[in-house]
Amino acid sequence: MGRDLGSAVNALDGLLDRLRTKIDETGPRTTDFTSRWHDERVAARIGAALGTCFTVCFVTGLLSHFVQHPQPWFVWPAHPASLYRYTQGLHVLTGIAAVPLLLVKLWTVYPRLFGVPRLGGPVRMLERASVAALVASALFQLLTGLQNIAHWYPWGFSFPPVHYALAWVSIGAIAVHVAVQLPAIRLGLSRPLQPLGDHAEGPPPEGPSRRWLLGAALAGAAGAVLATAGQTVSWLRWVSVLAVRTGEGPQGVPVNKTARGAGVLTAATDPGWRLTVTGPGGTRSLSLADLTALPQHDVDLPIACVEGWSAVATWTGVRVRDLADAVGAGPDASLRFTSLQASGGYRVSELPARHVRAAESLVALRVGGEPLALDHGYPARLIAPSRPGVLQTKWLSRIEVI
Ligand SMILES: Nc1nc2c(c(=O)[nH]1)N[C@H]1C(S)=C(S)[C@@H](COP(=O)(O)O)O[C@H]1N2
Ligand SMILES: [Mo]
Repeated sequence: MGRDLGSAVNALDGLLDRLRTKIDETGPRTTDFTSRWHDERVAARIGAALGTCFTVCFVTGLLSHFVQHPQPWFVWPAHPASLYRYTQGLHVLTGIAAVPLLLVKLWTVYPRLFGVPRLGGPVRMLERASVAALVASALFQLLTGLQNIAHWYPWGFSFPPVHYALAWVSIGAIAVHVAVQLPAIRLGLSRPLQPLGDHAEGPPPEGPSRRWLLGAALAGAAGAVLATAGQTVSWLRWVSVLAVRTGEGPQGVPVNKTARGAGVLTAATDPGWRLTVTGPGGTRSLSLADLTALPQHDVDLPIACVEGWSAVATWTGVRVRDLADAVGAGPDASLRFTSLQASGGYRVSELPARHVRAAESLVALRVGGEPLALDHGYPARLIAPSRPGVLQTKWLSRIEVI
């Protein structure tokens, strides 16, 4: 048995050896790629921009994750009210900026694929595996992220958990990559892109320079950002030809899930609709007329979708804390909001105590001075400051103290 295994390993080894020799003889080598663009000076500079984008994207993504999956140690403030709008806008825009940067970076370094046919020792193999993990996870994150903001879900898996798990893979692989390449990165960054003696290195250069390539990569990143930023920065709307949501929708606010799509048309328009509010002090059942008779408040708050679009509107309704107090909720009570919607990932949300107490948190009945459109959550929806759109539950049916 042991001998069988031994000879199998030997045979495999021989086969690999022949393959390597063949590749050595016929395949291209790093030195066959003579473009000035395949250069560590360009790679290091684009890598620095890319690393910055990925780091900001990772941190803002983590924030969004923990806002949606609260942990005892994670404190997410209710103010400034636009905080989530900014962090998530940054998340999506740094991800978009990373797309052209990653493509150019891969272009500058791909000849290295052909440079080291030997597998080398365990450290070398680990390093190569980390580069493979980095390239695969980074491409996957950017591609699925773009598909997500375009509302295109061609895969069978649920996007958020996979995107979250692979975020750790890519940031870990970046850390390993930077650590291993640190000497090369420092050298690349310290050498000027176009030293005066450049022409002395060989024949006079042809075609666009390295500085040109770097400028084009950065311009590509800036262009991609401008083409999409209008979905959250309203004065950029006119240039944002690629933005998926630019403020169109009933009452000037985009809609992700319509009342029809959520299957709530009948329940939401039923004159017998009641909002039940339950707490230690009992249960109240409120009709739309009851809610309208309570003190009304106006707030300017954004809907800030995790997909990166956002839109500010003036919402009118009853303060959440007034309803909580009416059923005897304590100052530390958080609330659970449940929609009329029978199924779907966003039918229930929780509002932490800090947000319950915030004066801007409303059970909104109106937007822009009109009753909520059906698609915006008629008869009543939750709207609270510094929250992802997924937690701004529409077509409310129940509020409970937890
Ligand atoms: N019941 C329910 N509420 C919901 C949703 C939903 O699918 N069902 N979608 C959420 C998402 S993802 C967003 S971005 C906001 C959008 O609100 P709007 O359609 O009024 O702009 O509603 C949120 N509230
Ligand atoms: Mo959303």
